[in-house]
Amino acid sequence: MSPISTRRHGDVLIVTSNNPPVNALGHAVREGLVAAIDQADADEAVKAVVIICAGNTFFAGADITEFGKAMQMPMLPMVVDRIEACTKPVVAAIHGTAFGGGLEVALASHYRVAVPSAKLGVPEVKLGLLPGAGGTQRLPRAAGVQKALEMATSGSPIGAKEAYEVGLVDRLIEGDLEQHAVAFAEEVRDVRPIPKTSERDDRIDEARANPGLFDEFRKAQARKFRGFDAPEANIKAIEAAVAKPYAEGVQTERQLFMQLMSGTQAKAQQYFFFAERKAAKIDGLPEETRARDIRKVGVIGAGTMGGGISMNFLSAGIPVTIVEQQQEALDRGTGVMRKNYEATAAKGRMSAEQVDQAMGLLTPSLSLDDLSDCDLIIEAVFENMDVKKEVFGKLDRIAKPGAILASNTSYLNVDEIAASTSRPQDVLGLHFFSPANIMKLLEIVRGANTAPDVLVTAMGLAKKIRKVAVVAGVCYGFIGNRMLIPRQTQAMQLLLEGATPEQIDRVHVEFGMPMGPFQMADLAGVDIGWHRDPNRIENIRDALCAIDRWGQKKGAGFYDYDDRRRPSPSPKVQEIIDGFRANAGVTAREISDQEIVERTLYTMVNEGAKILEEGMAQRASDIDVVWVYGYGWPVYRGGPMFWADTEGLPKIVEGLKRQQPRLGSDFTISELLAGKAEAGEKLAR
Ligand code: T1G
Repeated sequence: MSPISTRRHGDVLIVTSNNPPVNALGHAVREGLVAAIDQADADEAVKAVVIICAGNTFFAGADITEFGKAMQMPMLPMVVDRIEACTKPVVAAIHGTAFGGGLEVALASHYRVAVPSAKLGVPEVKLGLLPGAGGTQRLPRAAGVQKALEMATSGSPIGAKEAYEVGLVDRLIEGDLEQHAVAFAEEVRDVRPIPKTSERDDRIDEARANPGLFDEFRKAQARKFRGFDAPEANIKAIEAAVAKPYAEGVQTERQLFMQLMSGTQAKAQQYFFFAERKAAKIDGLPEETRARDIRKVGVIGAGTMGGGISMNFLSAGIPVTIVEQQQEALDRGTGVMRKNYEATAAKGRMSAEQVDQAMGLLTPSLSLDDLSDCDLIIEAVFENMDVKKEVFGKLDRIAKPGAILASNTSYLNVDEIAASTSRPQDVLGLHFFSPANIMKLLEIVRGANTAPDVLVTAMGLAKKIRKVAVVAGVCYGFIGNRMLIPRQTQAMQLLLEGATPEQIDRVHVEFGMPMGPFQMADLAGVDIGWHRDPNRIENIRDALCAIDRWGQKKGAGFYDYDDRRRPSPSPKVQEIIDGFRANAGVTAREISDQEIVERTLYTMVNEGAKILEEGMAQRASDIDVVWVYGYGWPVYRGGPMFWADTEGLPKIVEGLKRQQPRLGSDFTISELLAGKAEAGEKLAR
């Protein structure tokens, strides 16, 4: 049974796709669309065509699950050209997300109508690709070159109203989409010539009059696109739309598409598309597990984390009671939250009313007793086990039965925290990443006794507050921070042996990380986890903290900073490092970039493999999701586990063996990693 059906409404042929969940343009859909257009052309009585989709959305793009397999005819470029060649006017009726190939079908249609809530986009760049069915040639002709550049290189959609304003949509439909699309088709049934986007040159001519447009765009976006192949390919394809006739531009698009599709970046980004969705699945839970209702949230601690955590729920329309011990701390915390919202509003990303609405859902309090009606309580107090146990002991007495009690701890043992209550089944970790109102990653730390419905509730809530959540087991640092430990340990050790903070950071930035270990330490605070005793100096970090070099917030850390926070290598830091080398009797040696990669990145992979073999992560791809969303690992490398497969596990194991003498006596190579390397298997696929 074809997912494409047709029916007549007067002299309009309505072509409907019913291919849940997103009307992906799989083979059967493509075949059905061509057959429907053939039918329209062959039937004298048909004067116009409407293409519409059932379910949640208009075609959301090519079927990504078909990538990498032998593509079956008709390919999407043929389908869209067949639509445009129809001898009757074709109207695309858009709702939901007309993305990628879906927008290309709409662009090849002669008219486009949409409901105001619809979104139109070409997110192929997020898959390491470009619109490969004429999109790079038709979109600039329909929406203008500048808008096409922005959409194609960011992958971000625009709303239907904006699409209407730029000329991408011909009419906004209030009310029943199909009914109004048919009426629109009736209006245009006799309009001749039938308008073909591929033949429109007025928008292209505008761009031809502004030759500097492309290089200005490249310069403005250079930082964001650093390391990625697809954005530049999208720009090149759109440049061809301006420089060449349509037919030649399509050839250029095809060549660039094939180049991207055969590259490792596209494979990595497509892998990551599914990895992100797989992370939401929790294996082994009873089928019938249902989420608890979360109507009200309590947050303990109004500091940076508590305030940021609270904002996630307030922004999702969930009331929050936030508790501090001192009025002054409470006022400061709620003041910071309002300031953060106002900064967002100043960027036009929310209105003043929305700020008031969010803050209106916040109830500040000085008493834990005010949390007695909360369905979920998250503590974000000082990272100390005794403090956390005391808080959970009190919560056990105050919280209502069935309330979920969560710790925002970054490292500590959630089972030990749960044991300080009489309800360990209701306890879990919700590890937010700072700044908690911005960072998308959430580690859901599953205690030994955490109930299935508590996990399902947390995962559902994560989606509601627009987080990407990954389930982690109880171990020191869970997934992300645990893998950070060998990286930071080796980075510090390498300083002692002859490397500099600049060299180590450069290797990581060239690899694609947003910043290196020392730039990150300066940003987050060198003093995080410091014992606060300036007289106790056991390592380089202690020495920096002892002289107030706590990082950017103090204008000095591993780097010196000018008044615009621009870093420069610090002679003072080099002097401290030299002092430690002298005390340790170490003579500095030349350290290669490759050694830095092996000692900081390969050891991370090794720790990730141990996390897997210990069952602290459900799957390798979850580890990749943690590192892309939590630490900025370049998505075009897929994540540490995918990257290890790309490097080749035998090469990783060999590198670790080479470095083993320098990795410390307690370093061991993961058995899972060594076993898969030996067997020629992969970690992440
Ligand atoms: N192909 C196959 N499966 C897809 C899919 C797609 N394009 N999009 C989504 N799914 C699956 C997804 O894996 C999940 O499966 C389910 O649908 C629900 O998705 C030639 C080459 C449309 C905004 O990149 O952005 O066209 O986990 O959980 O939150 O130029 O899905 O349930 O088994 O994300 O409501 C371009 C990608 C393709 C769009 C809906 N298109 N999808 O979000 O649901 S390349 C895209 C999305 C292309 C042409 C090029 C989102 C969504 P499961 P979901 P959602």
